[in-house]
Formats: sequence, C-alpha cells, structure tokens
Amino acid sequence: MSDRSSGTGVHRAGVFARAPAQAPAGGAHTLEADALTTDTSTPLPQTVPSPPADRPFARGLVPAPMPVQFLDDQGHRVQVFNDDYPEPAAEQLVAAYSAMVVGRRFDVQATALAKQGRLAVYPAARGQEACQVGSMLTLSKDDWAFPTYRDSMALVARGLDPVEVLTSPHGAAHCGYDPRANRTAPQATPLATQLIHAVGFASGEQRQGRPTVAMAFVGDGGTSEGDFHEALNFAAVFNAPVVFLVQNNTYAISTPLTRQTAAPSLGYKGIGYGIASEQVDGNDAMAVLAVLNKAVAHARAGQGPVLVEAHTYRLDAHTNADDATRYRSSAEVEDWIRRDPITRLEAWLRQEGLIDDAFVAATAQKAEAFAADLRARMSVDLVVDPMSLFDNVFGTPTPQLLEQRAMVQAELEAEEASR
Ligand SMILES: Cc1ncc(C[n+]2csc(CCOP(=O)(O)OP(=O)(O)O)c2C)c(N)n1
Ligand SMILES: [Mg+2]
Repeated sequence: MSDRSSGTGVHRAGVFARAPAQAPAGGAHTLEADALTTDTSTPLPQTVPSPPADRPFARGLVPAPMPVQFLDDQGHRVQVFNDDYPEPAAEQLVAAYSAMVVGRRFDVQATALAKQGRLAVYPAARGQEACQVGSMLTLSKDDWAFPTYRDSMALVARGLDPVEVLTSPHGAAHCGYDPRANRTAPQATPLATQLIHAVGFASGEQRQGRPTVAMAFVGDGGTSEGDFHEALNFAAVFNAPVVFLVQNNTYAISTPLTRQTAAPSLGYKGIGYGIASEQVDGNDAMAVLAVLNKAVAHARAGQGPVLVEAHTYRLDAHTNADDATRYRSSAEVEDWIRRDPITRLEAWLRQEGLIDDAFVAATAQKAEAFAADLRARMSVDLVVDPMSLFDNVFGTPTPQLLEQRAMVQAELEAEEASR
C-alpha cells in the first residue's frame, strides 16, 4: 500500500506553499453583473454573497500536510495539525460512539441480509463508521444530505428508518424514504451526480435566505468524475453552502488510490477551485467531528464551500458481488482493523471516564435490539405496486413515460384478466 493511502504516511507537502490569494474582497455581487447566465429574461435572484476576505481555516485553502488527528490508533490524545479545531463536546463524542456501534451492527446485519437474498445488493461501510456517523452528527435537522449507495449507515445515524433505507438495495423502489421529510436526497449510484444536485440545492436555499447546509458525499473514485469538478467549480463561484466529504476508502471497486490519482491528497483538489480544503484521519471520530463541525459552521456562515478528504478504509468487499481477495491482501485489511474507529474512541472515552462497562454493554444491547427489529421487519415481503415505478421520475411526466406507463398498465390488466 502506498504511503499516501495509509492516512498516516508521507505526503508531498510543500508542493503548494501557503494559501493562494484569497477570494476578492468586496460586497455582494449580482449574477447579472458577473454575466454568469446568458438568459437575462429569467428573473434573477437578488444577490449572491461574496466570500468574506478572511476565511477562518488556519491554512487558508490549503489542507494540512498530514491528516488532522486527535486520537492515535490506541485512542491516545495527540497533537497532529489539530490546533485549528476545537475539541468536540463530550456529549457529541459519546453520541458518536453510540451511533457508530449501532451503525456497525446495522451494516453487518444488512450484509447478512444480502447473503440471505433479502437484499439484491449491499455496499457495506464497515470500517468507515467515523465518517458515516461524524458527517451526520455535525448537521442540524434542517440541513440536507446528498449520499451515495455507500452511505446507508450514515442515513441510519441521521435517524432514517433502516427498512426504508434498505428498500432500494432490496430492489423494491428507487428510494424507500421520503427525501423531503428526511431532508436527505435519494442515494445516488451514478458516481458524483449527487454533488451537482447538492450544489444546486444549496444555492437555491441560500438565495431564499435559509441557513441550510448540504453535506455532499463522494468516494475517492468519484473524484475522477467530471461532475465532481463541475460541482466544485459551481460551488466556489456561487459560494454555495456545501461541505464535500470525500471518503477516501482507498479503493474504487478494485482500483487502488494509486491508480486513481497522482495528486498528493484528494484534499488538494479543492484549492484550484478556490475551496477551503482539509484532510483528516477518517478513522478518528474525534478528528472527523472537529473538522466537520468547523466546515459546516463555515458553510452556514456564508464563508463558502469546504472540501474534506477523510482517509479511511472499507473493511468488506465493494459489495456482496465483489471478491476483494482478488486485489488486496489480508495483511492490508488487518492493518486497518488495527485502526478501528470504534475501539479508538471507546478507549479514549473510557480513559476520560465518560463511559464505563455498563454504558458499553447497554450500547451493545441497543445495537442487538436494532438488528433484531431490522431482521424481523425485513423478513416480511414488501408489497410493491409495479405502477409506482413511474412515480416521482419527473415533476411532470414526459409523453414517453406516460406511454410506457400505459403499456405496463395494459400488460398487468391483461395478466389479471387471464387468471
Ligand atoms: C458514472 C458511473 N461510472 C461507473 C460506475 C460504476 N461504479 C460503481 S461504484 C464504482 C466505484 C466507486 O468508487 P468510490 O468513488 O471510491 O466509492 P466507494 O464505492 O469506494 O465508496 C464504480 C466505478 C457508476 N456507478 N457510475
Ligand atoms: Mg472508494
């Protein structure tokens, strides 16, 4: 494994010196003035706030040369580029621990359900708990999440019904939850498309004067997509309140990070667009919370988008359809198990006297009950109306969609009549 992918290795720091020039100072500017649209007949939104001249990230746009870390592999407090980030509150850390334990149990249960044929597919996130949970605990309930197929655990941490989350991997519907009610976009499978949605949505919210932040998830592989670059550029130009969380789990299916990019860190990809960027040890929940707390506050305060690269690892295969032993060694996996995000945080919380044996046992029990309830509810066959396939595709269905809908309706009626 390369040093770059290890999360603690040597980075080619110094390739970029200090922060490049800050965004120009000055008041709010109009879209019209910037000629960012050719359609001047469209009523233009009032203003787009300019980025403030003084961005509060210590290194400006430039990420730390090494991932920000608060806890080492054993859960001891360390000082690694974390001086710019306040330590998260004890309540947030304890909540993160509980959510990670439940989240992992959910993930393991979903993996088992896929093996049993109750799910068509399941992309596991075991090992990525600090990112999955940390991202959601830093959002307020009115913020929006734009997740990928990998982020089911994050949605559970947000409080979504796990059965509704698993409706899509079950193969029963495009999306089993109500995106508006849950303020969570459908999980995107086409890589990086959700980033464009996040930017457009967040810009819209900002223009309506709402303090909404969008947390946009993407994997290391997704950063090679054109949509990633377009989303970053748009977000920076429009000062959209988006936090881009790159979960660098070291692989895009079988493609290792070394074949994905020659960049010194994926976090550096924000700089060229004028986006404040950071990299963090993605298996250190305390560091993830600290960095994302700040990133969300930064975006909410109108200071612009933030890109955070979290160095982590997926312990399981890409999905149940993948055989990871074909492209990585068990020694590599063992090495990452050593950096387990849950045991690290648990060790620190115990040292500090914030949790004890009784709390750990009660949390494990809560996780078991969660999994048992999920098993029971997933063993009931879902009744799906085939016509629902055509719902929620377009606000106003296209003539082609209506034609296809009528065709399916006629086929179902003919089948019914022949019984
Ligand atoms: C536009 C697009 N191209 C290719 C694929 C096929 N595909 C699905 S997952 C994946 C790997 C993505 O890796 P990464 O972004 O690192 O996310 P991870 O699965 O590791 O969370 C690929 C290539 C896709 N879903 N969408
Ligand atoms: Mg990946």
